[in-house]
Parts: sequence; C-alpha cells; structure tokens
Amino acid sequence: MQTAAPALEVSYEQNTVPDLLASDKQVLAAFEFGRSPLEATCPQHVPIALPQAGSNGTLEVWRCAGEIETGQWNDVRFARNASMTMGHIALDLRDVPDMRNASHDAYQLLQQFLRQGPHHCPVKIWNFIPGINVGLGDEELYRLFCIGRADALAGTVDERPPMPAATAIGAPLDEPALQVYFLATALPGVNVENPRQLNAWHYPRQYGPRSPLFSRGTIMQVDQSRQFLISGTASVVGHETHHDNAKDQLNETIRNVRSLLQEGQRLLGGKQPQLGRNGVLRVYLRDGSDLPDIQQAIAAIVPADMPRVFLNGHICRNDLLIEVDGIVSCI
Ligand code: 3EB
Repeated sequence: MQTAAPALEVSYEQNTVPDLLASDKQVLAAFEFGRSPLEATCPQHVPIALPQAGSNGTLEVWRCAGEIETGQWNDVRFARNASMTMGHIALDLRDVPDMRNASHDAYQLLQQFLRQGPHHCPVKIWNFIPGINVGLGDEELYRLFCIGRADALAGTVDERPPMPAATAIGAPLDEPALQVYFLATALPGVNVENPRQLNAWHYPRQYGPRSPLFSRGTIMQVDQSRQFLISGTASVVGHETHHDNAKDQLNETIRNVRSLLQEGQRLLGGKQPQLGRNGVLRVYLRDGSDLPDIQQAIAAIVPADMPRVFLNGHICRNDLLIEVDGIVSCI
C-alpha cells in the first residue's frame, strides 16, 4: 500500500506568512513561532506562542494536494482538502474562570466541530498551555487542564480512550490564550502505545487527579500514504522521569521515539519509519541554555538530513527538561 507520496507534506522554511500564502495555494497550515495565537490573520495562519530557540523566522509549513477550503465554524478556524482538516482554537483565558473550564470548553468545541464536518476523526492534537507548571500539587495548571479535557471527553471515551496522539507544552505565562489545534481525517488512525512507557491514561494518582488522555502515536492512513504522528515524547520510562540533565533525557527520549516507531511497524507491517529526511522533528526545551548541548546530542543520534526546529517551552512535569514530537512518513 505504500506507494504514494505523503498526503501531508511538512517542512521548515524561512519565510513570512503573507509571502508564503500569496504564492502557494497548497498550504494547509503555516505555523509561526513566538506570536500569540490570537493574532492569526487567516485560517491557515497558526501562530504559536512558544519562541524559537537559537534562531528566528522559521515557519512550519503543511501542504497537501487538491483544492483547499478555509473557513471558521464558531471559534474554530479551519483549512481542509478532500482528505484532511486542520482546525485551530485559541481560547482567551480572560473570558473563563480557570484553566479547567478553558480546557473543557476547548475540547467540547473541538468535538462539536469534528461531528459536523467531513473529517470526524482526530489523528493528532497539539495543546499549548500558558503557565503550564504554575500552581502547586493538584492546582497546577497542567493538572487542571487534564481535568477539563477528561470532563469534556467523558461519555465519549471511558477508561480506555480511543484518543489520538497529542502534545501538551507550556506557553509563556503572559500569553492570554489556551491554544488547541488538530489534524483530523475521515477514518480513524491507528493508535500506537510505547512498550517502554505506561499508557498515559493509566498514570498513577501521583501525577494528578485525572490522567492525560492521549496515545503515544497515531498512524494516519490517507490517499495511499501512511504517516506516523508522534506524540510529545519525553524521558519517561514506565511512568517515571529518568535523568536529571537535558542531554541524558534527550537520549532516553529518542530511545522512546524509536521504540514507538518499531511498535507501529510491528502492528501494521510494512517498512519501519526512520528518523531522517522523510520526517520532521520539533524539540521543546525548558531551559534555552541547554540548546548547544541538545543540538550536539541530537546531531550524534539523529541523521543530519532530518529537518528540526527548537522551541522554548515548559514541559508538563517540573523535572522534565526536554520533549520532542514529530511527523514521519512510513515509506
Ligand atoms: C508524558 O510522557 C509527557 O497531556 O496531552 C506528552 C504528550 C505529555 C501529551 C498531554 C502530555 C500530553 O507524560 C507529557
């Protein structure tokens, strides 16, 4: 089945959003870093509050074939072709009582949007949460976010959620909006769990009253192509954080990513997707001063032809220093 070019083409480019959109009709989404999601200028423009680390002016560009339709449905801005929809929610936190409500509202809206459109099945969801580690114990904003998400999904998923891959990262504390954006298709993707890691929805109570609801990865199958959407992956083995420095955490994280890709190949057969030029990698850094070490550590284990971008953002546990996610074609 693995014959066609990837249905979603992802690249990193030095450009501006107006120039890109003026010259290219195949853009499904253009992600700009270091800008509030409230400043989106059109549905394909998705500003992300996390600043780029060590560089400037890079866009993540998603392209797909055929005619692209854009619009807005309630507070969801979207762009879609015949096979997939990118949707984007920026929820102003000044309009809601707290993060639990914000996340509940965002996930309810997301579900309502998916039900009424042509692509019902989310295959990956990205969450950017201002001040993710603010608040002590169960009052931490990430934990409140997890409660709101679980409440919104209650009844549609139970203890074993058919939830897709996800990323949840902290945006700067002064960012006014909770951002949730997603990719959806007509048929469900194949969710993949990592044998090295406990399924996130089974995390023990110590990490919060409601477990995070996501799969470690989702394989999207559209237009005769297969692409692996890798969840935010960190130095978590079982359910515990391993290592206290960024470099060792990065090496553990890449071991987790490779283990996940191997598990996908075990489930579906075909060629095992590799980290390389058929994919892209995002690296989220808690502390920008780790950048040189991390760039060097990645260069030692990930082929140089794999495009990558480094972003500053806090990770959902205080002891996690780095996280990565990515999209890799199975060709
Ligand atoms: C972890 O392994 C890291 O709450 O949606 C990664 C990906 C993480 C998604 C989420 C959280 C989420 O637990 C944290």
